[in-house]
Amino acid sequence: MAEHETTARVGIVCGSRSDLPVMEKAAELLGKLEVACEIHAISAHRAPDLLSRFVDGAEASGIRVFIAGAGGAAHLAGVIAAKTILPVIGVPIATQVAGGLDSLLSIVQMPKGIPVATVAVGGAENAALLAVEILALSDPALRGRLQAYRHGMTRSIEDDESNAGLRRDH
Ligand code: RP5
Repeated sequence: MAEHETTARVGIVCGSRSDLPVMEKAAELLGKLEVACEIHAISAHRAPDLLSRFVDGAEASGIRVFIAGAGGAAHLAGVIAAKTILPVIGVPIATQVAGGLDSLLSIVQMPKGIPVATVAVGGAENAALLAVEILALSDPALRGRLQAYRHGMTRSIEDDESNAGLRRDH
């Protein structure tokens, strides 16, 4: 959880502990932007009741956005979205069978009525940034941190030696 916040605003859920190395990158980025999150490994298939209890309690506990990462027949994000009207962002996890195309299609092809915002295969950082963009709509200080993060990224490319000849001051 971020130092400045005590209440998690983003709930990160993985379908398995094996997804944690990818999904922890979302938690890391949220930490950099001082957004508190909590992370759980709860399979929609193997522990549907536990998942349901977590989602049911999440809004009351302060969660405002979910990020769900799963691989294969990846129903996790869709099941969470079916249980809440909070925004849900899906992260397809790469698999050995189809490289993550299976996970991507499982998450992105939600039937109408229950949306899931889907990022690229393994795109945990973008999921975190999208969650921050949503939260920043009603949090000016967070908006400022997000803008600073974006500017920092741009500056690091502009400052890269390989781009020296392209700088405006030359
Ligand atoms: C999905 O199946 C998980 O999200 C994971 O990506 C994949 C494999 O899970 P494990 O067999 O590693 O538990 O449910």
